[in-house]
Amino acid sequence: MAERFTFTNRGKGGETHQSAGQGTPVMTTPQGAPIADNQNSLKGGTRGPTLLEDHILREKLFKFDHERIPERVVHARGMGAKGYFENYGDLSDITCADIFQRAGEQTEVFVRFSTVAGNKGSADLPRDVRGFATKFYTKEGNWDLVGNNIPVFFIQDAMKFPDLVHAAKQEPDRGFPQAQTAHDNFWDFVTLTPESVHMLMWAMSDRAIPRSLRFMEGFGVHSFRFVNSQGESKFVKFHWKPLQGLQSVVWNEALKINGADPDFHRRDLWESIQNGDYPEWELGVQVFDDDFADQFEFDILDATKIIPEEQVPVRPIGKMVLNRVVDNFFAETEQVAFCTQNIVRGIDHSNDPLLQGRNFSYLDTQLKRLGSPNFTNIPVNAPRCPVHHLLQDGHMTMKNPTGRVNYEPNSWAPEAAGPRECPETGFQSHPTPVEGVKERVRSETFADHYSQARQFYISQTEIEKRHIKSAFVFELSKCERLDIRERMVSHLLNMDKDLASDVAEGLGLKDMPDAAEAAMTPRTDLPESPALSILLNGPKSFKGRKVGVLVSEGVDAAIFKKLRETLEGEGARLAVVAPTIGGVKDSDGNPLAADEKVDGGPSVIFDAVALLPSDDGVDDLARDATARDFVDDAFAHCKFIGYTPAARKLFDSIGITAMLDDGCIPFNGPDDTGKFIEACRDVRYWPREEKVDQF
Ligand code: HDE
Repeated sequence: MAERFTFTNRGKGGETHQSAGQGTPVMTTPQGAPIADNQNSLKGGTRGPTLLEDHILREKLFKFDHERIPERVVHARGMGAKGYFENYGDLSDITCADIFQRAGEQTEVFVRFSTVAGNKGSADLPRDVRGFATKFYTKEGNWDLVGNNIPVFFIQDAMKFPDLVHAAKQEPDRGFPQAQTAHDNFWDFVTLTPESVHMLMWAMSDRAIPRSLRFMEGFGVHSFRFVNSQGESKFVKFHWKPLQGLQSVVWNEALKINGADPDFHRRDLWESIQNGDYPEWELGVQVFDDDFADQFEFDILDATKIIPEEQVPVRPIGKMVLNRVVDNFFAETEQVAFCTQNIVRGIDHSNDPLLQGRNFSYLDTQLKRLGSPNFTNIPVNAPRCPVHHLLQDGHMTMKNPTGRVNYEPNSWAPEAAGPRECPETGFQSHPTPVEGVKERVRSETFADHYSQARQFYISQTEIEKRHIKSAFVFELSKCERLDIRERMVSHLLNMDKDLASDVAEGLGLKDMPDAAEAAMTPRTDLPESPALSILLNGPKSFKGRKVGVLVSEGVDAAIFKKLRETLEGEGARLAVVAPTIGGVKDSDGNPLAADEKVDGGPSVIFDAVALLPSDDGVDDLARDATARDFVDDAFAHCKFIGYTPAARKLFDSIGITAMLDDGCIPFNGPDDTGKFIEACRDVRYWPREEKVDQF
């Protein structure tokens, strides 16, 4: 600031004026008129009333008063980033979509990640589904893949969406709780809607508390169609696989992160891109034909079902790299308008009733939010390919169409006639046969609600199963009504008896309810699907992760230096957490800058911690409650802990010295930092969990 502005011209009232100078433009009104005084309104007399004549004040307030637009009715809280998609190979045998024709070709993308239930200002780590919406600016128009980080959904028919969302969001009379499903209305609705139970298993799993937006998968959810230039079509399901690996936080961490850094996910994405550590995902497809669809155990049009990867493998077809942050949050992240109807030649919709409803809802919502059918002219929404049509006018028309013709057919000379359709290169709907009676109905092939929910559960590791049980117990314990808690247990009985009885015990239920009546007898023959577990698909790398290093005055310079080098070699980052933000002096007397003061940098915001107090500095840390929490939480959250001998006093102060395990790695010298980083590649030391978490 000091370099850009000259703080001169003190006003009569002592206010600061910053005059335009070298390199700074002259401030103007929105009409372009230069402004002489941006500090004072126009008054009749020095202490007199402000004059209505002050067009500069009026326009400034007018613009300010209208800064807000309606937030998204769901997915209000989000974070956007830009980058490119690189196509691996020629897919012309299965789709004529232009984006998939040439190996190595890059297409610009905009991605917006989001939570679902919370309002725009809510925290980043509620237990919730995450949105994963991608706009591909292809040469043949925008393609929006508006997916989630969970491959199934709560409901099967768009008719139920408003009910689901009403039940999940804050209760209407009291306006709370926000950004969480741990309340009666949500559990009342979903337990009366058995088609939700598969999604509930995912939502109660660690998928719903990702460590970072960079470490989660994405799914198109519905079956779509690929269509090739011969008009042949196959079904396709889209998957995003993070090349950073999958990783989640633990629930107790999530609760604390929301307080310590409500922008945890936003900040992580922003910082990793700014640091050049670009997040990458592979786009994969499960392609299958009508014969497979006919013989598959479930209806491929039912969005509460997956097709296990072991049954139809995911074929990687390209890679997405997010390498640019947005220029402006409002202009891009807030105004980006995803529409499931935005598909391109070579891709087509399926009859999934959820998708069919979405195709109406997204376009409709843009009009409410952005206020004009011309929202496609907003830069983030504008196609990057030529656009020619005869649609016109409306609020905020941004272009000046020329010429006399705005209709077609017309008989004007070709150069004045305007655009014409092109059957060879234009979008063609795949000619799927349609027959039947017009009726409001749910297909019987959608009736099996429990079998895949069970399959999901049995595919989890024991640790993940524990987390699912605790999540059910946590959420249902927030329900005031006993009958709602019992109803959920009655559904769990149709999936897994142990799960049901453990949750019942966790809730302190006196009597076990009967199993819920099932529309179809649940199957127990579906095999485990290892692809559904996060831990079985863990990163085995510490790249892109962050270590919090707790230091005191006199921190061992050699150990610190080696730790930093080793972490940098691994592609991980380090943050110095010190008693004050002024930093400390190391054992060589050199200053070490702090990134966080200890109470602003709790261990929950790091993937692992290193405790490097000196012999002289450790006593002060051991007397400080937040420094003790730093260690206690890191231990309770099964983090890897590297420590110097002096740090044992910190362990003593919280009574865990006798419990130290292989996840705690002593630094007797600089070279021990290597063992620490090696251990960190497992991300957490899970064997500790049962010892520290009793409920
Ligand atoms: Fe959405 N959804 N949705 N949804 N959805 C919206 O569109 C809707 C569904 C998803 O970052 C809204 O622009 C209906 C499934 C994402 O801007 C709205 C139904 C999936 C985003 C809407 C669904 C999603 C939205 C709100 C049931 C995963 C955020 C604002 C038929 C495949 C996009 C907006 C962004 C946003 C409607 C179900 C994902 C109201 C009616 C299933 C990622 O139009």
